[in-house]
Amino acid sequence: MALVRVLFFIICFMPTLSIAQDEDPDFDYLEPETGILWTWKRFGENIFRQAAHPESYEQAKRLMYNDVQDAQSLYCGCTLDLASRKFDASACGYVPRNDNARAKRVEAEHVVPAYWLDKFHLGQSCWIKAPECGDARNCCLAKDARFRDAHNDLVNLVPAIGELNADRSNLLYGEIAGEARQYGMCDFEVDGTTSLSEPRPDIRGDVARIYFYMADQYALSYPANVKSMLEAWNAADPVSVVEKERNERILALQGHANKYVSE
Ligand SMILES: [Ca+2]
Ligand SMILES: [Ca+2]
Repeated sequence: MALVRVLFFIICFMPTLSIAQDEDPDFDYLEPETGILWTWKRFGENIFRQAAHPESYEQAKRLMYNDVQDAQSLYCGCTLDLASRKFDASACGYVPRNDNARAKRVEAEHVVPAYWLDKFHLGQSCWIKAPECGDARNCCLAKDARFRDAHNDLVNLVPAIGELNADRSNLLYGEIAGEARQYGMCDFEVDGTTSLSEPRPDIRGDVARIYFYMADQYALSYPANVKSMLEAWNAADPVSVVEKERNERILALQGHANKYVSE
């Protein structure tokens, strides 16, 4: 198994080049032209240079399913079969709001939504449709290295039931009055009137710490009310063992991870 993982790793990241044995394998290098953080990995006798970020969204999703391996869906805590990207809805009391295909499958969810990776950024916006690149997200991915790294960062990417990924869309997190159960026993609410989505208390600290990391890493700035809510969520739901283990797997894959979880 270990050999398979090493081979997978080498194939994914092979890119790259080997370096002399006497170079420091812990050396990290931020390439100014691209903003890519390079790191060095040793496999047996060889040392390889590895991009610290997945190079595409497809690769990021593959890594999330195969190597980060969160076995629970973010919003409902349903046990997932990551190989088939399916789950047993009845085992966790999930009842689809609309009985559609996405309610049956697992998808990759951005905790800080892709749209907000641009809108919370204080610099120039890339969120503009254009004939040569397609919709706004694809144009950002094609034209903006900061956005691409943020979009494909494994810290921000979690498995979720497809229907919730769709219903949440670009809604920010917040606290919604009352406890409507729109998805059976799953404790996740969306509210079109306030444009908010409310995660269950058990994961509020997890998502807050992901927001903190994304702000540091990708120059995002949140409104004061969002910031104070995230700080309260962080305090009320401290770092768990499961969260730390996930963070360590991400660290091994992309060379850095979330200091708000590891420290
Ligand atoms: Ca509520
Ligand atoms: Ca938690």
